[in-house]
Amino acid sequence: MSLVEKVRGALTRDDGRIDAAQLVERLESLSRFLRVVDPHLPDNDLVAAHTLVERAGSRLKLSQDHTVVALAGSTGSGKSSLFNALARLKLSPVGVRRPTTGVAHACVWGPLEPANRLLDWIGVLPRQRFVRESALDADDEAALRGLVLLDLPDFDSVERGHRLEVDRLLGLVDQVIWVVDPQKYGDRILHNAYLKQFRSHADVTIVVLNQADRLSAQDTEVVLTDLKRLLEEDGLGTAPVLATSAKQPGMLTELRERLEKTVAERQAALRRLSGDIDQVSEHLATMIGPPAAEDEVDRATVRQLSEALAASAGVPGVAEATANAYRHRAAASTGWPLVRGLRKLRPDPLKRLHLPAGETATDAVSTEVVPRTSLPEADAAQKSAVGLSVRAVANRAAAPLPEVWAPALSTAARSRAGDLPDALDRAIAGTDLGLSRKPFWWRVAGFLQWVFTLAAVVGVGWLLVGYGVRALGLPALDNPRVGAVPVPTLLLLGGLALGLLTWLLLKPIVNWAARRARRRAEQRMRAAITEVAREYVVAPVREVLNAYAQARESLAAVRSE
Ligand SMILES: Nc1nc2c(ncn2[C@@H]2O[C@H](COP(=O)(O)OP(=O)(O)OP(=O)(O)O)[C@@H](O)[C@H]2O)c(=O)[nH]1
Ligand SMILES: [Mg+2]
Repeated sequence: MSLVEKVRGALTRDDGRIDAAQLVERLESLSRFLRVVDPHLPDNDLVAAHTLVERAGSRLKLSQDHTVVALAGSTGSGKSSLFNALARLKLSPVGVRRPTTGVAHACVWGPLEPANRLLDWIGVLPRQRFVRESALDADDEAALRGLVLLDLPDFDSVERGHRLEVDRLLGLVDQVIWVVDPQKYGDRILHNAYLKQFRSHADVTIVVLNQADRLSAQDTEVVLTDLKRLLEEDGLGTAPVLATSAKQPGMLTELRERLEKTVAERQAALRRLSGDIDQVSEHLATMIGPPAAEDEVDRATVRQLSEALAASAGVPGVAEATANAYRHRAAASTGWPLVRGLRKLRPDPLKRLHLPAGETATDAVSTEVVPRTSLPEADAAQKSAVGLSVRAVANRAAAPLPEVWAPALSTAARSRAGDLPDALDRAIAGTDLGLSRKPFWWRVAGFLQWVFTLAAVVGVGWLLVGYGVRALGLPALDNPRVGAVPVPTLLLLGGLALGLLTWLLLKPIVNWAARRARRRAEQRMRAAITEVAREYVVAPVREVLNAYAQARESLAAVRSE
């Protein structure tokens, strides 16, 4: 037994009264803990806690003026004999044929009526309820008024039903008197299956070595010493151990006194429940570890996830299409006007993917009617990369937490996986790829191209008119000249040459701007996809981490006494 346990045991046993309000607060914290972890942790790990909350709620609503004490032990140890001896009546049959007692008997000190609901709850049949209230010895028994003594069947019975009944009753009573005899006090089942399970209940446990009248005083001491050693190993070192005899009333004095004290204190029910809470919360504590850091799913993990998602959603393809669309549109606006029409016959690379090809993008977002794109579905490798990254998010979150949380985190990370493809598609379709406005310089260049073309057309027209005039034998036009070159020729050649030159000069600029448009589109799509990653994968994981943090807080409140 650890020092802390010893101190706690000593405190609660001697003078540490349990405050009912504080106990109720601990139970409420336990309920809160269960509410928070229920959706995330395996039921099996929580059954004991749920049972306790339920049982404690019921016991606290029932009579606090009664203390239910059970006599438990193996067959023939003398439970029924002690029961009768303490009641000073022959209530429960004592037998030579074993096992004798098959159902629990109860003896109530004081009027039966107020204890009936408690006995209904415990499940003692009405015909097995007895009253220890007689006009003759009322004063003798007054000190035990409020005691409900139960004689249990044997726990090591050949009758399976006996053991089940004992196990059920041991869960409900306020205090247990373990009755052992000189032959079987070291029984393995008694110690391992029962006494060890009651190690949190040393303050509501009494162990009696019955049939001590059969031993010499010296042997009694030897057996008691050995029994105490075994109890120490069971974790019940602080429980009182007494030698008793059902045959010699004088050997029951100390047990009676202890029972009188227990009844007077009215603390056993609270102590029992407090011990139960200690025991249950000790188990629950294995499911709670260090605090989960605020941002347990770190940036690197989210970045890795959004990269995998971006690849699966076809972001590189859309970025490429954006660059191509930029070139396509730049050519349509700034190219040589006479071949622009040809350009327009070719489809816009973004429209081919059913992506909002410019102006519609922002409208689409605002009206939330985002059309589906025709992006290719993710291939197997991309899907498995997404799967791995989703798992990485769960693993990262689970790393500092106890093992039992890992499945919940992994389920949470995958909970919305089915919606991911649609969400990614919507994210891309809803992203403004940055092609909605025609750059000003396109307009300037387009205007210049028109001016140059117009000049060439005027030049051609002028020259044609000149040829026509000459062909008709009319006097030739006197064309103005710039230097030696006639103006119509200058207009034609100059217009053509400037148009070509403008196109040549713009080409590298368009290419550079297309690359920039591609980078910008990619950044915007990645930002949208990171949002999807946060909403569809990280947020459900965070919910579980929040539950963990709340559970941690509640459990700390359960454990603080
Ligand atoms: N000498 C002596 N005999 C006892 C004592 N207590 C019980 N006995 C005897 O031991 C036998 C068994 O006693 P019971 O009281 O029926 O034992 P039990 O623990 O109720 O047994 P089950 O009902 O079968 O679980 C009877 O013959 C009793 O007379 C005692 O303190 N001293
Ligand atoms: Mg019996």
